[in-house]
Amino acid sequence: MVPSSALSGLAADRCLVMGVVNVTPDSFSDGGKWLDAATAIRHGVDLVRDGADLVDVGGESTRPGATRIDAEEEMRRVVPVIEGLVAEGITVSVDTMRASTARRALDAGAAVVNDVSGGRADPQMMALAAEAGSPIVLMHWRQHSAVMQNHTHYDDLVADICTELTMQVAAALDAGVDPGLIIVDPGLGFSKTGDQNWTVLAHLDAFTALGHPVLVAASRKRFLGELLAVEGPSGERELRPPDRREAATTAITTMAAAAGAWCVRVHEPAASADAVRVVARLAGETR
Ligand code: PMM
Repeated sequence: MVPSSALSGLAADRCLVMGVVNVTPDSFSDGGKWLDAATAIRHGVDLVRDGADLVDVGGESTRPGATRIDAEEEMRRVVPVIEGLVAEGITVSVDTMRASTARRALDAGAAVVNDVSGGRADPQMMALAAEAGSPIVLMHWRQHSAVMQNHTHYDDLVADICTELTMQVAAALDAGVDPGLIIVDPGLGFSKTGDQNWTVLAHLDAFTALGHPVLVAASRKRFLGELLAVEGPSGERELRPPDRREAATTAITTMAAAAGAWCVRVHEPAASADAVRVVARLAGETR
């Protein structure tokens, strides 16, 4: 496991589990379910009860094809939820590409910035993370969701993602972000085809070798639905629906934890919380 000394409040002797609260009408797996702040807060509390170590709160869907909402609307969605969860003593990350939203979220008590654009969508983001001294997740990212699936060409998939992520890390360091506060994420499903996601997962060692804690977010994503698709009545392939991709998600949690991931981001933490403990216990036997 990559040491994460500067992430002291978020350290564990096992892979962490991040639960997801999407305060959006249109996220692919839970869109519309937690739009109202009180419902979203209750859901976040339930996620922690089910084993999440921290809760990721997002107000803007990044599913393929999604269009952007404005910053005011994003803040209106996430800030009350963050305040409510922090009041419950829960560690919160904010899933945003905007420095202005990240700032408001940190002011509301969020502990981590989870930027799926890895600092590329908003030129102010790196400076904000540096100034705030907050941990920041830098995900591999090429383009906004509306067009990201037009950008899936790589000469050498894993090497190219590592190179691009390294450039994002360098930009953060240039802006003054403490290297010990940088978390990297290969960005499953973002400018990646289903097959490419599997190749990335098969090479997590290349990402842990970058020297930063690694976050893996496979939960319920389409490539799992494709893997588990069945033939429908008229012969067409029917994807396994998002809420029935949990066992596959847990399988990926298990392999990601065994590969040294720092954290997995999931919608239903209970099984993943067990899986990361199994992996840590087994690792203790072989050390
Ligand atoms: N994926 C989604 C949202 N946020 N954050 C990180 N760091 N990595 C991801 O892969 C990621 C993310 C999209 O999934 P969702 O709609 O279920 O939240």
